[in-house]
Order: sequence, then C-alpha cells, then structure tokens
Amino acid sequence: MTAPVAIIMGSQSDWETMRHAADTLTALGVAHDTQIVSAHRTPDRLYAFAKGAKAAGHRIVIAGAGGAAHLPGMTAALTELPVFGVPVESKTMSGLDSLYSIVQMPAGIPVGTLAIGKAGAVNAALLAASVLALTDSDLATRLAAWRKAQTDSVAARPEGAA
Ligand code: RP5
Repeated sequence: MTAPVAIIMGSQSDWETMRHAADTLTALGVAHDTQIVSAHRTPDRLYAFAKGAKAAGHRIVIAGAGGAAHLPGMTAALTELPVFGVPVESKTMSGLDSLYSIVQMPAGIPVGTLAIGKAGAVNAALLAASVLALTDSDLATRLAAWRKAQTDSVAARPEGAA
C-alpha cells in the first residue's frame, strides 16, 4: 500500500530539517515516502510527482524548501491533495525568504504553511497525522497518547529556580 504521507524536499540539504517530519511520523506509526523533488532543478520530476500523487495513493503532501521556495506552491498547483509547506532556514535570510515564498500564495491555490525550520517540520507531521486521524481511530489514539506524553514531560517549575 502507498504511504499516506509524501514528504518532498528541494535538496539533500533540506533533509536536516525535513527528517524531523519523518521522525515524527515514524513515532506516530504513520507510513511515509520521502523524495527529493526540486521545482527548479528537476521540474519534470516535480510535475510527474505532483500529477501522480493522488493516483499513487498519497493523501497528504509535506513539502519543504528554502530560498526561492516554489516547491510547495507548484505542488499545490498540480494536485488536489492538501499540501503543507515547511520553510527551510536559509543561510542568507534565516528562512524569511523561504517563509514568504511559501506563505504568500494567491487565492485559489492553498499551501498550509508552517513555521521556519524544525518546528515547522514537526508540526507539519502532526498536522498530517491529525487529518489522517479523522478517519483512523487507532492513529487518533496514538496521537492523543503522543500529546499526553508531551504534556506530562513539562515540569511545573524551571530546573535551577529557587
Ligand atoms: C532550494 O534551494 C532547496 O529547497 C534548498 O533549501 C535550497 C538550497 O539548495 P542546495 O543549494 O543546498 O542544494 O531549492
């Protein structure tokens, strides 16, 4: 069976960020497929992936890219699947360029845009899991347990305080 979540990224250099999406999905028991698909360097690969993603059985696409980050928007233009965009932190502009490139979509082609960097990658995975959990009660149970463990891990007082 095809993985319900496809994680795509513009470059190998994005993996350091996007692996947090993959790790989070793994922790929740959500199968995912991970590919490098560049809007600029491999446009034919992008077209083939996005046009075929729904028929291939994917239900959600998480797309991470940095700089002039056209990957999430172009993917959303080519598929009806929900696309969550992760702005990868860039060296020159700390990811603000990535964020603006991804978040400022024209009306009609939505990209659900997350925070810059690791937090965005983790939250894209959690959002994907939340959507899938609407029709998967076992996943809903695992997601609730994940959230409870997170809550339980937060101390009432800061370590080192008097
Ligand atoms: C984007 O350009 C990628 O998403 C990456 O974040 C950025 C830099 O890519 P590399 O030059 O590191 O391959 O397309």
